Amino acid sequence: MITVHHLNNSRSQRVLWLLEELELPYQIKRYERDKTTNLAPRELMDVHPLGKSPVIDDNGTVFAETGAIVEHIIDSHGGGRLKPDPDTDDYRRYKYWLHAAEGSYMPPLVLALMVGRIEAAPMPFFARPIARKLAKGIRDAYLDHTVNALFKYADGELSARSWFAGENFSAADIIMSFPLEAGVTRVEAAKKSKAIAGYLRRIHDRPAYSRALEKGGPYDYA
Ligand SMILES: N[C@@H](CCC(=O)N[C@@H](CS)C(=O)NCC(=O)O)C(=O)O
Repeated sequence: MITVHHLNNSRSQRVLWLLEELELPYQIKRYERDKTTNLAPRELMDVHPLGKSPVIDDNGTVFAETGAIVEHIIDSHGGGRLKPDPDTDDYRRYKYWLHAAEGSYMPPLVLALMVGRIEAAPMPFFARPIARKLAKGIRDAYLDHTVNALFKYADGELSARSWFAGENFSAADIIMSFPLEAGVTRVEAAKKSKAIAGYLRRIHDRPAYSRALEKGGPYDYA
């Protein structure tokens, strides 16, 4: 039996969704973010030393890192579902997006969230211009260009085919859902993309997505 160590309002929502798509039996152990810091509780470190979510325990073996968890579930329990046939272009795209979600998309999105928090944080009036200059420096030198390029690329790919790997829904779509949902709340190129908007609508219409939300609890992409 798989146990999902699920932090509220977090990336582990995607693991619940994958398990619902595959209709596999699983149980959820819930953890609540600290109301002030938004961080995971220390007890999650008892499951894995980094104390992040998601983590799963599959019959006594612990797996962390969303991409690795998705690959483990698909390879060990998927029965060939939600994964294109090897040696196809769909498979190569599937592998790319499986890694790109956490490797390329999420890090600058988390940085954007942090920069936004610095700008909005309460501070003495004399510190505000310094905080703004620091935030603008990060945006101009790296952030705005990087996130917009990422979402223009996703827009092009989703304009060319129905799902990230090809014409069939796959686990790559499940892992990419989180950066897209976060992106449309704060990245211009994502907000403007009709392909991304249509894609998110199709994702939200999937019954397994709704079942996972019911089980995982409210989810705030911003
Ligand atoms: N790349 C990792 C990121 C894990 C991660 O940062 N998870 C967040 C949840 S969205 C977390 O546990 N945050 C709470 C904390 O950092 O204390 C993965 O995909 O598993």
